[in-house]
Amino acid sequence: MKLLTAVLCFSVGTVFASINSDSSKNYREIIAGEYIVKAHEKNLSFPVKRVLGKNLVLVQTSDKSLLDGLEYFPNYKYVGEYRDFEDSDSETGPNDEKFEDQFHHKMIKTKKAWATTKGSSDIIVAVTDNEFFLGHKDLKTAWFKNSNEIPDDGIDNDNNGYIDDVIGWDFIGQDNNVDSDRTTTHGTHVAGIIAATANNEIGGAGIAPNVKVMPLRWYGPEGEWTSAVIAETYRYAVDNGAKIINTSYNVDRMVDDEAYLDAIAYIRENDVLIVNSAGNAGEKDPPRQKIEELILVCSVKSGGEFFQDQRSSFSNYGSGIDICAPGDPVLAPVRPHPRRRSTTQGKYGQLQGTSMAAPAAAAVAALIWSAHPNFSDEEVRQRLLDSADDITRRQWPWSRSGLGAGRINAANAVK
Ligand SMILES: [Ca+2]
Ligand SMILES: [Ca+2]
Ligand SMILES: [Ca+2]
Ligand SMILES: [Ca+2]
Repeated sequence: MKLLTAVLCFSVGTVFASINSDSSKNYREIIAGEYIVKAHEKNLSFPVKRVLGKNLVLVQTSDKSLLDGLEYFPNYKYVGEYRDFEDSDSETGPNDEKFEDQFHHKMIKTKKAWATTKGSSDIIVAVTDNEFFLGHKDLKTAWFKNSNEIPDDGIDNDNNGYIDDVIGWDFIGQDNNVDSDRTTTHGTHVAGIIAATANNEIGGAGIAPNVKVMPLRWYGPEGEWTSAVIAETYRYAVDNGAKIINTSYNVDRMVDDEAYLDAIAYIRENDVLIVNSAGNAGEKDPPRQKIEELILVCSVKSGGEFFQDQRSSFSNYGSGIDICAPGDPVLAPVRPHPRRRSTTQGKYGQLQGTSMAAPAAAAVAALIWSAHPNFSDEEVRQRLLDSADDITRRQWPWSRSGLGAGRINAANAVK
C-alpha cells in the first residue's frame, strides 16, 4: 500500500511519499531483555550487544541481576511514521530551480545575512534523518567529511568505533552508507534547506551554504527505531563535532523515554544545540514541549505573499514553542525519481511541514555561530530568539499565541 502511494506521487511530480502524521498510529513497545546501560564496556564483566557511545552500551540478558548497581534504561522499539512533514500535492513544485523561487529566503532576509556570513565550514550541523542523497549536484559541498578517517580501507582510522565513517553514519544499517533508502527524500530536503551550495548555477541555495551537514541515518523504511538507535545517534553527533543537531521528527512518544532524555541531556551538557520540529498535528501544547532543552520550531506559510507568516494549519503551537520558520512549502533539493534514468541529479522539489521549518532555524543558528564563533551555545540560542520578527499581527485574531519568539530573521540574527 505504501509503495502504491509512492508510485502515484511520482506520477504527479515533486515528492515521494505521502506521510500520515496521525500520532495515534505511532506506538511503542518495550524490547524484552534489552537494557541501555550507562557504563564503559571495559568495566563490565559480561558481554554487551552494542557499544552506543563512550559510556553507554546496549545489553541483552535474561538475568537482570547482572545490572545491579548500574544505571540503566529500557530499550523501546518505536513503530509508525515519525516524520513531521506532509507532501504538498496541492502545489506542484516549480522546475525552473532558482533562488528567487525559494520564497523563504526573502522572508528571512537570507541575502542580507550573507553580506556578513554564508556560514563557516567549522560549524557542523548534524541532521538525524531517514536518507541522504549524497550524489545531489547541489549538495556536493554540503557534507561534512571526517578527515581523520581513510575511506574504504576497512579500518577505523580515527578509532571512534565506526569503520570508514567519512560522510556520516547509518545507525539503522550499522554501515557508512547513509544513502541506502532510495524511496523517500526527507533527509535530502532537510539537509538542502540548511546547506545547498550557493552561486554554482544549480538549483537554489541553503540558508547557510558554507556550513557542513553531518548526515546521520536513524530511521528505516519500515519505521524500525529504538531507544538505543536514538541514543547512539545523538552521542555520535556530539562526540564527532556537531555544534547543532537538527531533528525533524515526531518525538512526542519519547518524552518519558529515559534513554532519549539522557541523550538530550548529554547533548546540552556538551554545549550542543538541538533543534526539533514542533509537529504536524495542528495541536496546542504538544507533548514534546515538556523537553525544554529542545528548540522547538513551528511552521508558518511561505507561499503567496498575502498568507506569508501565518501559522500553518498543520503546525503544532503552544507555550513551549520557541520560534517559527517558513515551512509551508519549502523548495529545496530532492532525490531524483529512482526509475527515471533521465531525471536530473540536481532536482528541487517542494515539501511542507514543521520538518522543513526546523532546519531553517537550525541554519540561522549556524549562521549566528559562524558570525560569532566565541558565542556560547546559550548565546546563540538567545540571539536566534531575540532576532526573530514579531508575527503576531499576521495571524487571525483567534490564533495569535503559541508562536514562541516569532519568525526567524537571518539578517537580524548575524548582526
Ligand atoms: Ca572511524
Ligand atoms: Ca577507514
Ligand atoms: Ca546503509
Ligand atoms: Ca545552488
